[in-house]
Amino acid sequence: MSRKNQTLGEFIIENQSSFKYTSGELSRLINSIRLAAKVVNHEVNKAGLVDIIGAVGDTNIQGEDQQKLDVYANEKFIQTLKNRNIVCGIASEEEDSFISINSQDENNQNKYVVLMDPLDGSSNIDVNVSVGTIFSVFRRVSPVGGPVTIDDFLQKGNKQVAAGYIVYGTSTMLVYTTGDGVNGFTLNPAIGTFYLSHPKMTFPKDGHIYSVNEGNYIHFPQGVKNYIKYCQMEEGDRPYTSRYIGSLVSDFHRNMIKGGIYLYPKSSKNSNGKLRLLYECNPMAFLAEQADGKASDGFTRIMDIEPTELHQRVPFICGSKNMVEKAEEFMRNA
Ligand code: AHM
Ligand code: MG
Repeated sequence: MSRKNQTLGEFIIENQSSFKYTSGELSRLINSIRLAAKVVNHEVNKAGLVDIIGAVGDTNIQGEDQQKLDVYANEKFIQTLKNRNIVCGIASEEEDSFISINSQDENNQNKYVVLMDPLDGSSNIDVNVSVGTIFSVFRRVSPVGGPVTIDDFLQKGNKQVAAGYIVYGTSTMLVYTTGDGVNGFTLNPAIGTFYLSHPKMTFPKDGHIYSVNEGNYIHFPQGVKNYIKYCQMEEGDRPYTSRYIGSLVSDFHRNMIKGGIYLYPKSSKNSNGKLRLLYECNPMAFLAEQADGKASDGFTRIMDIEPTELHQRVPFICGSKNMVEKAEEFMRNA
């Protein structure tokens, strides 16, 4: 049961029983992410004050070194999840390898691992444009109680038990799924509480927005070039509108609300594109499918791709179902 204006805390408690593993562990995990999100949000909102309170590399008034926001976000999310002893392992865009938590403690019965991009949209951080946090949750496959292994993280996206993002935009929202639809919560900054503002979010089947970095056009595969030309063609409900923020979370969020497609294809410069399978594409693909949308690499469903390494990159096409299918048709026929 969900109702508008319900707080995220209430929503988590009331919906716990609808989740197939009901130990409460996943609820506590979402709660920790909610907490870390508020801390990071506070810092992101201060970013514009950097010239006044000190630039990165300076020492602030408490004698602490000022940090880059992405490093700060990484530390806050890891610290929160570690302190509350909720997960057994974490992988992050900011860390070369995965982190095993309490692997020495035989009483550690935690079953979940989290993969995350703590602050995505790095080129937008310093220029007051929306950025986001992305997270993906799996049940471990190695035995509970022992240290986590790489296999706990290299799972196909279709094994995810939860995924979501936080968008630090004109307002801050936390959007997540546990496999039963997608719900969006908006932070009331005055009292620090997230409220259910967007219950059961869905992509419109069709849309009029395409989001791609067209500066790379010359390097794109022919199928993608043909699809972009199709978007620009004067015919029927086209040309579509071009909107590209350069923050995956924000571009995805807008497209889910308005209807649209996001593309980060491979190019002659990056043979696998740019985005990371495990903590960027998989969680967004899970959300997309839970919201009636679609996500593929142009040929294969993102969530069916077998991961081979932690920081693996894949081409990514995601958004309104009919639009993604049209783009795939162009790729197949090129
Ligand atoms: P990042 O993890 O370094 O921030 O890169 C990911 C971001 C996405 O949020 C965004 O969609 C894309 O990179 C933009 O890349 P580009 O500037 O090449 O268009
Ligand atoms: Mg990123």
